[in-house]
Parts: sequence; C-alpha cells; structure tokens
Amino acid sequence: MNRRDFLKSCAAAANGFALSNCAVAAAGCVLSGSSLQARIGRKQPNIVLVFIDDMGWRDVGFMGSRYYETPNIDRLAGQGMVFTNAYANGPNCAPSRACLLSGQYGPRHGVYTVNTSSRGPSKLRKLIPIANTTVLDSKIVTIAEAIKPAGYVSASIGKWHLGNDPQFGPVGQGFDVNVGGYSAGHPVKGYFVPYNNPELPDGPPGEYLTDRLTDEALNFIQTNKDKPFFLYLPHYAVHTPLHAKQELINKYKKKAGSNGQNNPKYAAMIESTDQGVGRIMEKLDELGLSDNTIVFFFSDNGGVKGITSNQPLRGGKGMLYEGGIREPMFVCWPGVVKAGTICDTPVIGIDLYPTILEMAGVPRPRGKLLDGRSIVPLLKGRKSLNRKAIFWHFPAYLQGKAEGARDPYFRTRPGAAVRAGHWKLIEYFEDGTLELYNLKDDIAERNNLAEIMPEKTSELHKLMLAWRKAVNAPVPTELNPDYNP
Ligand SMILES: [Ca+2]
Repeated sequence: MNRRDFLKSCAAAANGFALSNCAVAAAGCVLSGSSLQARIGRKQPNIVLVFIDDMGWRDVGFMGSRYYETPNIDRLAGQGMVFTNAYANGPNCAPSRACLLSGQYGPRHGVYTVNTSSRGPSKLRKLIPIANTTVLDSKIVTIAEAIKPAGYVSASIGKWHLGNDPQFGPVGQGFDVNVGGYSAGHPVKGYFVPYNNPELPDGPPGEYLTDRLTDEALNFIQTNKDKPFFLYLPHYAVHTPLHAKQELINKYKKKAGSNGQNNPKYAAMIESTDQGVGRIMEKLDELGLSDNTIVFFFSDNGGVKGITSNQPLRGGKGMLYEGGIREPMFVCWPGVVKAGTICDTPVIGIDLYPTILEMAGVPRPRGKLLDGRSIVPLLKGRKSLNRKAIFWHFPAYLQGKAEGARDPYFRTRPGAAVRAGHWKLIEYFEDGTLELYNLKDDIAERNNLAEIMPEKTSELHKLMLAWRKAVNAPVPTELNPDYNP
C-alpha cells in the first residue's frame, strides 16, 4: 500500500470503518490516532466530561440559583447548549454511573441502586426486591474501551463507585489513568487530607479533595496535550460529607439564602467545584486546546433534600420524581454548537456513550448494544431525536424520610418510570399504583392524572411494559415474610 492509498484508507476509517491500532500497524506505518488525524487533516476533538455528584437541577447559576455562585460554569454554559430536560439514569449514584459508562439501561447490567436493594425497615417492605449488583461486569465494553482504538488516551479522575481495580475499577474498565476511583461512593474520611483513598496518595496537610482532583486533571491534560484525550472527571463533590474551605463557608454565611437554598457549606463545595472548572478552561486556553475540546457538564442524580432545594421540582435524590433525576447539563462544542442555545428535548445519561463515539468519529464496538441515542443532531440544531420514550427501572427499596417522597419511610419503593413527550408515568410494584403527570403544566408533579386520564395512563403503561419485556427487566413479586406494617 502506498502512502496515498494508506491515507485514503485512514480517511475511510475515520469516516466510520473500524480504526484500530492493529489496522493502522497492519497498514505499514505505526501511527497514533492523533498523528493519523493530523495527516488526514482532521484532528479528533478532546472530550472532557465534568460529572458532579448529587448536584441538583437548580444548584448552578445558569439554572437559576441566586445563592450558589458558579461564574465559570455559567460562562461555559453560555458558550454551549443547555439541556433543560436532561436526566440521570437513576435517582442515586451507582446506577447512574453504570448506565453512563456502559451506555445501557439498568436491567442490562443489574446495577439498580447503591449497596443492597433491601434498605429500610424489613417489616415495612412488602416485597423481596431484586438483588442488586454493585460492580460493573468487566465484560461490558465501556465508553473508555470503545474510544481507545481510535487513539484516545483516557483518564477517570475522581469517584468511580463500581468496583475496584485492577479488574473492576477505571483501569480494569479501559481507562489509561485512574486517580482516586474505587468502590467507595463518597470520601470516606472527608474532603481534607488524609483521604484514606487507596487510589489517591495524600497530598500536603490541608489539601482539599476537589482542588486536588482539579490539579490531577490539569496534569493529565498537560501530559496528553498532543493526543486526543477523554477526561472523565467525576468529582466526589458535592456529595456528603459537607466539608468545605472555611473562607468560602464564611462568605456564604454572610449571604442570604434564596428559594430554599441556604447551606453555606454546600455552597462553598459548589464554588470550589466551579473554581476547578475555571482552572480547566484556563489550562485548555493556555495550551491552545479550547477550540478542539468538547466539554460536557452533568450530574449523576438530584440534589439531596435537606441540603439543597430542587424547587420547583418535587423531591430529591433517591426518588423517581423530577427532583431525583432531572439534572443540570450543557455541552460546549466550539465551532459546532451555537453559543447560548437551549434544548428542551429530553436526554438521558445513556445518550452520552453514542454521542461521544459520534463526536470522536469512532464506530460502535462490534456487537455492542447501546440503549441511548446520540444527541449530536440536537447539538447541530435539530429539535427532536424521534424517540418515543425514556425509562427508569428501580426494583429496590431506598430508605429515608424526605420532603416530596410518597411515604414517610422510603424515598423510593420498588417502581419504574417512563417519560414520553411531556407525559410521565410512575408505577409502584407493591400495589400496582400508577401516577400520571403532565410535566408541561405541572413540573412539580402535584396533580396525579392517572384516574381522570385512563387512556393516556394506559398508553404510557403499555410503553413501559413493552420496554420492560425488551430489556428483560425483572419486577419483584415475592412477598416478604417479615412484612408487618
Ligand atoms: Ca450521586
């Protein structure tokens, strides 16, 4: 193969055929993905996914908070497209992450909740819930594994929550670099050194975890500035424990709360996260990479009731109501996404996998089943993905008393939800109760229309049942012998 033919084949590869290191080597010249792209005159974009933990829908300035200050995040949001109907795949941490990284709905991998699915007092649980899986099966081809053959170097910097390396942590699942990621779902010793994190050597006394993860992200960017990179930055912030830098806490103590948001420690944690985003943008600018770097900003589940307020949404973390699953989200894609645009089309965590593949010009791994849709058409100005519905499946009990929940003992009992257009249906498996909401007129999910709109209720329920069958979603039916309310 001469050079011209080789470049032609590379261009074909970049246009959608399998592009792997083996294929490139077999073509006679060993090239990394980036030098390959440089030769064919098109540079693969870098991808940064800033993934915040437990950040609610209104916990940032660009979504309307008047208490939390997020100038860097807001500026970046203004340069991209804001998604007002963006959803996490689950109402809590681990399932949301398992779906994001696998590109698959919960029933495909079995990560439905955090830890056991039998949380809360046994005598109040009518059903034996479906057993939960706490690690992501290493056979699953993650997004990091999928883009690797195209020459991407990748890092997971922060919380993982789906098992431990070498097999089930970030490296086991295809990331080249793991900083701080293992089975834990929060900083076990807190946000200040010592962290007691097996994947993160302690820094100097007083070091703050959010700052440290930002430093690590800057290092990764600097080291890999000449390669296309995928930086997955799942901050431990703003999950509990609420530990923040004192000077920031003091600042918010002097500030009046707004719309139910008034916790100075939480606000300080958000501001540190925002400062980190600002430093990453500065670094990209300094290295001349901003124009070729796509930035996603997203969170894994809704804000925690009692710490923040998700008003006007109902409920918070742990619930299938909007407060538990609707997230702040934007995508910046210089030269492609028009700055200052807003998209109201529902999107969900599993969409990021096919989106990133399309942005990177990487084909789907052979045989890989992806449940989401690429949102690239939306980013390019289309209004719809022509998708009928999106789904949640939560066959587990999650204890806790929280405002907005349906009962005083559980944030969620085993159930499921579907959103189709502006309609949303929730089903509770214990007694088959259905709740129908019209999110266009009732974003707060106050008026259950199931009884007065039986046809719409039945239409959505049928969608849910068909989906359940298609993904083989297990529904708990076995009665709990300890049940004695
Ligand atoms: Ca979370």
